[in-house]
Amino acid sequence: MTEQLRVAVVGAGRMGSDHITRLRDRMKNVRVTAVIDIDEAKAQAAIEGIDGAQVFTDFTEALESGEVDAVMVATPGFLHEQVLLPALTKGFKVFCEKPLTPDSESAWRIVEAEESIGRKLVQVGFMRRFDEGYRRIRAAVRSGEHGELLALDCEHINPEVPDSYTGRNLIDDTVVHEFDIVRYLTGEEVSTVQVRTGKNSSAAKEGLVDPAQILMDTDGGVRVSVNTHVTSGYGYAVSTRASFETRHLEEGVDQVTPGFEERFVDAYDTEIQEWIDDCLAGELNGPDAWDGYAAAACCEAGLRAIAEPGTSVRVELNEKPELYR
Ligand code: ISE
Repeated sequence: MTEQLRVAVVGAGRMGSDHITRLRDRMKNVRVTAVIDIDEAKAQAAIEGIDGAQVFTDFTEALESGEVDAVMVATPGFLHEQVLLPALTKGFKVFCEKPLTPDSESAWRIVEAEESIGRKLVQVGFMRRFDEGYRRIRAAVRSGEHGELLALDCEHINPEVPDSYTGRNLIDDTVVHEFDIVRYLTGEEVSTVQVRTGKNSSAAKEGLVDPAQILMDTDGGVRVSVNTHVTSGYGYAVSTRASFETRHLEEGVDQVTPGFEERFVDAYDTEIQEWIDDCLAGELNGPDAWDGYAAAACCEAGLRAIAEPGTSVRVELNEKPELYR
């Protein structure tokens, strides 16, 4: 009989319930055994059709139920640390939706927790790394078949954003994906971030820079631009053009979907199935706590940059611990 990973999902909101459906209907060798949410009715609705799954409003009780091997965290980012630290201390493997935590100081505490345990347990939900197109570009960077990668030009368009969305979210909820994917594609750290503003859309709510252009450099000299437009009204469009010395490769150009779930459905499925397989094999191959920390550091530079358009802000990173090299 194939071994099954028993997963507790923390948070039954938009991402949590999307993952629960995925685990229930499309993933192999996995079983949702617990759903934790302070809103009991929401958690109850999320376990419908899942035999043996239990609802908890207290996360610790779920971990102590003896029915859980791994945890999936899908609460809002500011609540991640309070779930991550106890789960890690108890030795659970954790899949944590992005962002790892909202700032680099708290993200560093997760890195330190893993260091003191002596192993990596957390995978961060940067799903683009599991998208075929991005994987193709990364393979080309690694093989060098088209020469050196020189530049990445990206587009990140949302149909709309919630009323609660602010300039901060443009950086830590939207552009955070590009911070990670740039690091993944180049295998380098982002060294500087700059924000350019211009004519604002009449649909942008007050205080939101929309569209914006985010410029970055990597420590190996790759030039990056990201055009964002989060109140486009017409759909979700995410693309990247990678310019190599002898060719350019494109990913996602002309793809417009209603939202990110449709655009990245295959990437999400691959991400979660690979995480399940890795957990069962006792491995962790996806984006780790260092990646979550580095993305948080990029966001901090991005937030300073958005406050001072036109200024190039350096990304400050602690030294990378041995565990992540
Ligand atoms: C959302 O959380 C995502 O992850 C989407 O990919 C991004 O486009 C959107 O701006 C975020 O709010």
